Amino acid sequence: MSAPEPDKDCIFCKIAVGEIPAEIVHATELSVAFRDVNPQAPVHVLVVPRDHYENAAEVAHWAPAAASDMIATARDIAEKEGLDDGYRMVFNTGPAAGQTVFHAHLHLLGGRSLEWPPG
Ligand code: DGP
Repeated sequence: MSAPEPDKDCIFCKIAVGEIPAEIVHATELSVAFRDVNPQAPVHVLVVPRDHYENAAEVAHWAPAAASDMIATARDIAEKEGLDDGYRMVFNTGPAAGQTVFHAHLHLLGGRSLEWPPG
């Protein structure tokens, strides 16, 4: 499959190309990471593929290198942010799971004690 077309209405596509501002913390050839506008922990970063896929499962299926890059990027950021005691990676997938932006994204959360099970 060739790279999907950017979605002209997608906020994360626009952040990935710098069309709308975000606090970028890391970027690779395949992914971009930026701070969540509504942080749920002292460190709350979103890692998104540069190409538009609806959710993480679609990235893993169609662009496994990008899925792997997103996870490795999250690990690198966790290390840089000093999350030595642990951190969480979350992929909300579908409305019932709380997904509100339908461009795949990994939530990296850390810097506080995180409950389990999540709400
Ligand atoms: P989810 O609920 O899993 O789809 O998470 C979407 C996240 O995206 C949510 O935590 C808020 C964040 N978000 C939405 N719009 C923007 C934006 O324009 N900029 C930034 N930095 N984050 C955004």
